[in-house]
Amino acid sequence: MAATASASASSSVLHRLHDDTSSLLSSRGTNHRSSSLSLLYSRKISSTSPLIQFSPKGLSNPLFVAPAEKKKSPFQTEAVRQLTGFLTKAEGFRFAIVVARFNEIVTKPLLEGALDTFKKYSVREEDINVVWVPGSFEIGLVAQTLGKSGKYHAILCIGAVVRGDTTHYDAVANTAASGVHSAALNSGVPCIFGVLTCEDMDQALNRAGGKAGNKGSEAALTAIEMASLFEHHLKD
Ligand code: INI
Repeated sequence: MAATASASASSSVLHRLHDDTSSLLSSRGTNHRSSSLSLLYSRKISSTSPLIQFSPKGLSNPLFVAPAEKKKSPFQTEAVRQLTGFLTKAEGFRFAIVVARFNEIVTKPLLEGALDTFKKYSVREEDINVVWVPGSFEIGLVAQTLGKSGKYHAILCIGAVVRGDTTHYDAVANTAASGVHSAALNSGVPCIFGVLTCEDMDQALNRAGGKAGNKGSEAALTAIEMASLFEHHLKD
């Protein structure tokens, strides 16, 4: 009985928190990313979320506000600024794509996915440069050089490292990841990691437009969001 009452109270609290969050976000002007932010909150506010924990005395999390107290949700404050990039208004952003030729059967569809997505989000073709390199090992240096050139809002890095039976895999995969990361840190320009690291070719092809979607396309969205975040919020 007590458990049922508590469950129903918690359910109304969860709805209220979600409603408060959504109305706060929409009162600040809705765009694509704020919608996904509200979705993010709605996902966090679930009965299994660590955000809200139940105890015999009620909800133990200090962020929790019981409905009876009629206090504002902790999310309802104008003092907290939330900065996020968004996917609208990508026109005018310039991108470089560094693509590894190694495992081209995988990297080509990844590149196509990325180009397709840029087009869908109104990035102009003349604002995109594609730079080919021999393998994923070489991506980092080229990404860093392009980043430092000051010509691009973000650099998208595409490669496919497939384990197969070579021990080369670990060296190439690790170098690619740390190279792209260093390129971003050293240039101050977002460098996006669109390098697949897969157990076998099947897995790689599935992620390059097969059953698991197209990771090149996802990486392009990340590039737009990061370009927007820097352009609108993090510029000197
Ligand atoms: N390059 C890749 O992009 N993917 C791989 O799976 C791969 N393997 O497995 O060897 C690979 N090797 C080449 C490497 O990137 C360099 O081009 C080469 O070592 C020369 O520096």
